[in-house]
Amino acid sequence: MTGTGLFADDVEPPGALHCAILRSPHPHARIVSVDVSRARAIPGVAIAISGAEAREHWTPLPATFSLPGIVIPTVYGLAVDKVVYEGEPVAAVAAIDRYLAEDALEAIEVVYEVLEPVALDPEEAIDWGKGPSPVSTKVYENWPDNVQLRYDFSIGDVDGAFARADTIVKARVAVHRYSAMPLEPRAVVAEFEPARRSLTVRLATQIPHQMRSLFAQMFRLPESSVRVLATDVGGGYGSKAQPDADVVPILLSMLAARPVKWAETREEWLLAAPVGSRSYVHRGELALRSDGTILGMRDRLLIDLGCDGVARANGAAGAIIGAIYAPGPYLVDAYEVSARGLLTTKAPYGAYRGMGKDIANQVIERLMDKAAAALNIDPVELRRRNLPVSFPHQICTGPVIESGSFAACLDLLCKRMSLPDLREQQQQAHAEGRYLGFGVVSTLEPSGGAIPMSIFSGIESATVRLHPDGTATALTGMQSIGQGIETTYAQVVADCLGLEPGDVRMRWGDTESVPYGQGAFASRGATFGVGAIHKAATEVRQKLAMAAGIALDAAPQHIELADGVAWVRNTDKAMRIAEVARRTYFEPGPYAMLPGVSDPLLEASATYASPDVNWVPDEFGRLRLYPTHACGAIGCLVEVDARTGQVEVRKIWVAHDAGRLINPGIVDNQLRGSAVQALGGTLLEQIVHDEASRLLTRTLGDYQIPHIATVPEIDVLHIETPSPLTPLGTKGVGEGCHIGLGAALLSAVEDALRPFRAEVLETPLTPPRVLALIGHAVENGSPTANVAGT
Ligand code: SMO
Repeated sequence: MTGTGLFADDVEPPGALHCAILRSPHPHARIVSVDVSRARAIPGVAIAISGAEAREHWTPLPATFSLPGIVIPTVYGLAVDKVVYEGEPVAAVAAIDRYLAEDALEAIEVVYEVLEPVALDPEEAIDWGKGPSPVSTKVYENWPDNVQLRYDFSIGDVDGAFARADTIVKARVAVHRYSAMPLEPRAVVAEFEPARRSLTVRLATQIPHQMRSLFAQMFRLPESSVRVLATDVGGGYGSKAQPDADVVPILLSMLAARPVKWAETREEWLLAAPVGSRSYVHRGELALRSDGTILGMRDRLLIDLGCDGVARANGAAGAIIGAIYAPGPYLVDAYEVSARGLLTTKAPYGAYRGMGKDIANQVIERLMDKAAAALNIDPVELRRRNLPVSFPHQICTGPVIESGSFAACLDLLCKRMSLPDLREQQQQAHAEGRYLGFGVVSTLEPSGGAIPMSIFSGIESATVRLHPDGTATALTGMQSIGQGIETTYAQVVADCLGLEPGDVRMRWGDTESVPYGQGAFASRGATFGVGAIHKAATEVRQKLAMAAGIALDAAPQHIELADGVAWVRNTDKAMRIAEVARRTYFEPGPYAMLPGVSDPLLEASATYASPDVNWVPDEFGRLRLYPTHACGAIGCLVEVDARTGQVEVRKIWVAHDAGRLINPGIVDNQLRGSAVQALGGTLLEQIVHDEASRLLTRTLGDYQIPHIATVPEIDVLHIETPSPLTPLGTKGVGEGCHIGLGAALLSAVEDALRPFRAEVLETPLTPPRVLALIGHAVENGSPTANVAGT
């Protein structure tokens, strides 16, 4: 906002070359030949290279996960034999300026043998009884089929539950493909120094240390020779947590022995960034007793992973998370799920804020609404009857909800929304030919993922230093991606040391200076990140209290630290913390101020691991991969224009419990921001391909993101039930409303369209779809609705 940020694209080392990437115009084609010789001969072009030539210089793109049931393709940063999505990189150029690099791409001659796209609707491509149908066209020819992910889980007597049930409801719930849209697309500045064989990569990433490991592995360099820098990132949301085309400028820098810079265009992002997400279909079933008690659940989940959700992108694991959490927060003992991730010739499938928890929420919340209608029980009441009230509560798939206030959030939300008033407004509006509707859902927000067999294994470290002048520096392995850790962590350190947040400088995003960490994903800032910061700061506090005790002639346990002052409790003996620090370093110095202390500096490093993560399967094969679970309830009011099909969101309400809040302003706006992304994803944003897998939404003119005029007031309320598992009682909150608002919007639109008896189970809720829902309902002989103007 002030123009003082430092993004990768702001940096241009002297003598830097500029990289441009030639991308496939075909979604699926064999590469017959690539001739870069004409491009190479252009004056000012330093490097022009094909995928086949590049292959000897690097390894395939490494997997982000290698969980059981996941198949990892062998693919490179530049395609070698064939391309499997439109926009896949096939060759690259480094030239003295960007214009020349882009122009030189036109001199590269590629001969393709075009293949049939794999564009089948996944539901047609799979027969659940027999497994995948035989396919004539495969994305990876040496694979038996186009299935990248298989996950099956079952617990309890599911068949018995369905046999005993008074009511069974079923729903097919389908969500389309949409994408994270950070302000800054991918950007890389790579500097290889051949004399020292050292590589420095500045890039927009959420995970600097994992990138260092992966770059070292791919380019066969010692990890000690690789430095990764990430300052301002321009937004992450899950989309910047794996290497893909980012490795191309690195290779060019190594070959040219010069710095190489690459900053992709928005069109490249839309075409080929590894961020297509969602794009799934549930077939869910819920068995209930007539009093609303859930007896059992079944779900079949299909995800279209594009060409890859494991190596070129990291989204596939979201299918497993979606399957594990599909029963939501509700009390379900018998549950059976199968998830399959199928490949098509589209761009890679990435993580996007929510990462499967949204997939879970969509199916259970739509089933709850259906069940409420079938049983003639108020939908809020049906939810309340099935929510856990005592904690810790282990859900049937293994995770333990350590604390929560689901029912209280629901009650708080409904009170604030004033549902009877909304019902009245709805009736008045209906009399005027307007269609208002509202929806209410519960949400469960697991946070702080610690996933075995992955680069997201879940530890975090921090160093806290109190300097001789009484200011502090705190270094974190977490990455700032706009979520505000530089503010919240400074608050935590300041509170521990008795300083003001402004006295604490946060450092992150440099693998040569910050301690090892895993960065920003899975809403882990207030779990792992804060855990490490608090642990290190607490150790410094103990030493500071000891030194202050010596200076003030008191026992350390009687020392209070606040407002920059150390004092002896219940006395007027006090000293500025800066003075205690100066004495500890210099006069008289550490031997006098911290006698007998093994680390006599006002500095400490700590690594934090969650006490609740469990990677040893229990007797049912269950794991616990998320240390904290926030909870909440989300509601919204919509108006549907029955003439145009336009859905207008009038208001959004959130009652949320993320444990203890460090900075309520930041938490409120995490919830608001994630709500806006859910609104965009449900109503506006869609990645559209034609039948031949060609992308139609290539600009932000076609791919519509929400803007200020489409965003309503978002009313945020909190309950604070501390987590017993984190040192400050905090829980993750980053994914927030992206988990639940989608289901609430579907519910609200269905409520608005009640006169048409439309079932709203599929996104995006664009005007054509809404009109089709209305038209379909009318054709099916529903009572004639009062459509204004028709
Ligand atoms: S969607 Mo994320 O970076 O876990």
